[in-house]
Amino acid sequence: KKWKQLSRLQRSVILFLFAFLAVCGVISYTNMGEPWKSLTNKSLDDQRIEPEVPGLKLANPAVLPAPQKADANLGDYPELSPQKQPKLPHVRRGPPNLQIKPPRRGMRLKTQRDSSEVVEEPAQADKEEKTEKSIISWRGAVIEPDQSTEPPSSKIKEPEKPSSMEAEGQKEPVPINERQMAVIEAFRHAWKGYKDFAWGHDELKPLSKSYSEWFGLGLTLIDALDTMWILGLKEEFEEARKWVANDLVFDKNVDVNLFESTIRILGGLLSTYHLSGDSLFLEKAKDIGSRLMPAFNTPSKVPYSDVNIGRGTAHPPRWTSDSTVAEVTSIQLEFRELSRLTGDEKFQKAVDEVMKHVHTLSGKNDGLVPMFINTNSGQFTHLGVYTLGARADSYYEYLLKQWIQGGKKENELLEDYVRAIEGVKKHLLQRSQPKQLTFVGELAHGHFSAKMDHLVCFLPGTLALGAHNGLTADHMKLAEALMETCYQMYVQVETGLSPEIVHFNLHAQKGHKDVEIKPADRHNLLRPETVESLFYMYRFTGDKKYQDWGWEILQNFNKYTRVPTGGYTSINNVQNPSNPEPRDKMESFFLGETLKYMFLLFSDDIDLINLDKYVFNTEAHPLPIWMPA
Ligand code: DMJ
Repeated sequence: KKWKQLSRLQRSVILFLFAFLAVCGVISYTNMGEPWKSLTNKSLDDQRIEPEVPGLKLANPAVLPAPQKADANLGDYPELSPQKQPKLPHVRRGPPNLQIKPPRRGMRLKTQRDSSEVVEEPAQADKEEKTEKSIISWRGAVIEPDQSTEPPSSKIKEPEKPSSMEAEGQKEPVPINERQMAVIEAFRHAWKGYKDFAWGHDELKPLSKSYSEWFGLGLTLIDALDTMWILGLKEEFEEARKWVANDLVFDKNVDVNLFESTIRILGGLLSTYHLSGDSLFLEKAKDIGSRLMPAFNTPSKVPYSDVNIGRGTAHPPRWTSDSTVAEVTSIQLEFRELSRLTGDEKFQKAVDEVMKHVHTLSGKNDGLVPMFINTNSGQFTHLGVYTLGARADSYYEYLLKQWIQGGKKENELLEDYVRAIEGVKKHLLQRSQPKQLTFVGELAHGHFSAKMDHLVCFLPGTLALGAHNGLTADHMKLAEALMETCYQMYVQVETGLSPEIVHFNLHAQKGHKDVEIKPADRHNLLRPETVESLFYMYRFTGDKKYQDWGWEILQNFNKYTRVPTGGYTSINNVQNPSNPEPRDKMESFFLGETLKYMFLLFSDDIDLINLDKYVFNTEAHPLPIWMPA
């Protein structure tokens, strides 16, 4: 009525003003980027049930920002990949209950029903798929196809699925199977205990319903972040993410172990950043990475074991100026990736220098390294003792994995790895009685000991990974033999759980098994190494027996280590099923590694952390492979 009462001129002015405001609105929307798009084409229902997840910004644009600076001084070491223009990713699947397309502009995550589904405007998605085939991605990690190494040689059969890149977007989702559901249930149970009694603290003490602190940095929570992402536990992830955003503070007067905080905290934050695309995790990774750098201020540049992350000071343990060889040579994947992401080469330079130095050192025995290295002289100490267990284990693992990470170009790493495996064959392999199990013993000043740490069970998986990446078939043969041995370390024990250390019988004795256990070694800390190797073996062979073995192990964890009120506990006695003597501690790697590898082992989806695109750090945090050879 009022409109009719207005004069023609008044009406024209008003219409003109409306048109003007509309044009301004479109321009300002366009400048904001695309987030607005996600709402415009969705049904009202979708918009109602889909509240914005506070702070959870998904990858925008690509999640693999390359360094801002050119890599000028890395010598033989790999070129850092130049930043790709953000292209729209090819559609990939996540785990079955997280049937997502990779995060990109304009996407938001649902938080309620269908909580893990990423919603996007369908017409736009179709268009992107047709026009952009060059990028493959999974949950936010965006990688050029030519960055992958060789075509996967996984033997897992997926005949119903198209294999070409072009067809990947049409793949049927792989549903979560019952065994994976059991892992999710186990994770939720463990998480319940942590949440109820140890939230924000390092480790759960499930029996006393309390917690223990090591660094006071929420170790379990950080270690578990990417596991939650992979298992599709969206709500738990968001809650933990809030803690990281609001409560995780590194400016603390606290001594941390360089190695442990690198593999668990820096590694966990970096992989969570890659999977989620959430820059919060990269910011936190930069913060902790920078605070760990004082460790490298030593006369030899071989880092100290401990750093005060608040004060910026570092020191060796009180009783020695030595560091552990595995510790100073198993921080490289993480610091190298941090350099690649930030463009600040200081992280990579520091850790590469350590590797180059160790490469030149004398004191090795056919590629096998001693367990200690002096931070003043830079020389190995305690010469003559060789093991693939504690204090040396991940040196070997990271030789291979750095080579893979860098696109198989760093020949010194490969040489050292291959030589070391030859050293293992020559000096450390023996067969047990009565079952003729191939095992890796130790050498001390020329004397062979038939002792094998459970930690050594990372080796079958690493050997298989090497074979998958083109190393000789005898590596795979050895992997198969050692895998059987590691399984027997569980099967031959009363609880079906491995002790921390076993001794193998070299001579047949009536009534004796291959595996002997000393009273001081019969604890189980919920360690991951055997399950980790089972995962690699299944991926590369498709032999279901490896899944079955893992399933047995999960059931035994449930039987002997599960605490009814929440959480799992280490136990003191794997030989006593009626009283395994719970230790009242759940290590962070149970959530960070053991359950993650279980879930992946039971999956038939080779794209659920594709091993041609990701390399796992020694704490099971997947980091992207940079470039092909
Ligand atoms: C983890 O912290 C890592 O796997 C490390 O390499 C060895 N020890 C534990 C798990 O056993």
